[in-house]
Amino acid sequence: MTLTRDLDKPEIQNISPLWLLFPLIRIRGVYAESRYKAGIMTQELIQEQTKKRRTFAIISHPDAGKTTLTEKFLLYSGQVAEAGTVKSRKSSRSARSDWMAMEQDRGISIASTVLQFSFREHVINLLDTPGHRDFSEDTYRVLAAVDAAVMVLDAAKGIESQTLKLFEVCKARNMPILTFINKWDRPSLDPLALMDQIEQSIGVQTTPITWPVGPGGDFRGVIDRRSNQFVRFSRTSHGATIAPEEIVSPENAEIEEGEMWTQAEEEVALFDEIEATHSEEGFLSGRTSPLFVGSALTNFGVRHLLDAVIDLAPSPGPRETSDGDMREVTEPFSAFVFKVQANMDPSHRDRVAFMRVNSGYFERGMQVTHERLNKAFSTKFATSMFGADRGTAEDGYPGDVLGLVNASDLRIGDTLYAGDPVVFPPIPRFEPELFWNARPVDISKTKQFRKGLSQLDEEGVVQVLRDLDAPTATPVLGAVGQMQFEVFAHRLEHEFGAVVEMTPTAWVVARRTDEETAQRIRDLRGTRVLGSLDGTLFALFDSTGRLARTTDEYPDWTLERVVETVG
Ligand SMILES: Nc1nc2c(ncn2[C@@H]2O[C@H](COP(=O)(O)OP(=O)(O)OP(=O)(O)O)[C@@H](O)[C@H]2O)c(=O)[nH]1
Ligand SMILES: [Mg+2]
Repeated sequence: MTLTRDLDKPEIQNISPLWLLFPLIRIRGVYAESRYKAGIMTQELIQEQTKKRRTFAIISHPDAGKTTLTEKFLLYSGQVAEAGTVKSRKSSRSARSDWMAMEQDRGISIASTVLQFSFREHVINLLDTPGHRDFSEDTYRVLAAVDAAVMVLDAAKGIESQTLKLFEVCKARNMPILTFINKWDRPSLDPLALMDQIEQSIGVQTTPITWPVGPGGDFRGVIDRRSNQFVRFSRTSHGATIAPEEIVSPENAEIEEGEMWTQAEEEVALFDEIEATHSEEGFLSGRTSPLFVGSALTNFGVRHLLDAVIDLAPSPGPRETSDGDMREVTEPFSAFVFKVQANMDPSHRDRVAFMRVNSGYFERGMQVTHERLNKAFSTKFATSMFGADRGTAEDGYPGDVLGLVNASDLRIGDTLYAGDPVVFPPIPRFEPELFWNARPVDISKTKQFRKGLSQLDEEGVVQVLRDLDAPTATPVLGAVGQMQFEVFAHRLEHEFGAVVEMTPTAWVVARRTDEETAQRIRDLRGTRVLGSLDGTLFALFDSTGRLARTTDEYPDWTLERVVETVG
């Protein structure tokens, strides 16, 4: 596959016929490029490129259609000629963002996927996240790296508890959210009731941008409230290609769609009356959310949503540093690592650290500083990511998500910078809720086991909790959900060559603690203090009753949940 990562020339890659009409802009692009080469990077150029970036995550409860929608974004942006499917029995292709064998077997997303591509002369950094609660830590990390989120709801289900938690995380970060009510090709809840539900449960007012003509299951098209046009769609075979669109006048719509049209028209008039209308200020502050209705399966309404990512979603802005300052996009290069993944490409078996650029100009090969280790760091192996595929990334700007290959020193939460030191806030790990032991079935595979254990710990597949006073003692594996252990065992076997046996331990609950409390807890029965990779200390208890009694008896001890909103 050719990667269209060469993003300073998106116009050439996109082969937009319009582009040919504007040779002047093109010359300017080339001129800008030579200035980069000459090492003259002005703040103005960085600003200009930053404005062309959109970095967002697609999030939702399991199975709402995130990966299908991601695939359709690739179709509509011209990255793929035919969309693949999540469950690929009918189609010869599978979805690009569910590239792991385990994901394809189960038809669910297990790890987040980064896809970088150009669309409408913009650079999109799209992060498809897993919806399953067991993988919510991964989603949480991704939310630290994006500027906006597309929240997908299943039209027949509305807000589910998992959606609610994700919304809370977004709200806590004041993140702008675009809402997409998906699966309108199937029987659905009443759309007005869905809007009401969103407002009641999370306090965000939705402002419809598109509104469906036809009830769920009899989806004809959408009214685009910005242009007040009725856009009617036609289906294509398996939704593998773009759905043809037709603009229908109100007169014809009334004749051809009858009651369905008049109902939609009345509902849209109601939105004008109650002022459920997009407000940039409301959206950017996370108070209101532009609403789109569609079907990722049949592609109806997908284009409107993708266009809105360019037209409505914000470009990268200043990012908060650990000391509370704001890092402006035009300041020297800085980035932070939010994800690590090994063995994405079976033929290479290497490790990729994903960084999000927060400020400045990144040029492959530049020397930067690794903040945690306070040492020089070479960026020779920078890549752009497109699911499991990659291409060399020559440069990057604020908002870009780039992979650094085989940078074994990089861990989740690390900051890289050029110039004066800067550090971005760490991404907290959740407190684990399940605690298991693992051992290699064949002890001659101990080396492979240890290697896999430490790699999967760094990725956050599970948390390896060790006794800091006895580092060689058998570690306890902590997880938020059972499926994390399944992924751990599967990957250890298939990627590292060690079959493991897993057994539950006596621990049932953990709380974050500190050195002082840890000293005291050590004298208590039924507890143990273990440390995770990032140095967090966890106090483990063998019953929730014991935890409750301990907090009652010693209210001044530090025993806290890590992330209140998820879990
Ligand atoms: N009828 C209908 N089915 C859809 C639509 N979008 C997705 N699906 C189906 O819903 C199922 C789940 O889709 P995915 O795209 O894997 O959902 P997801 O949100 O990525 O799931 P996880 O990542 O596992 O949380 C698949 O069988 C899709 O074919 C839609 O618009 N209409
Ligand atoms: Mg998915």
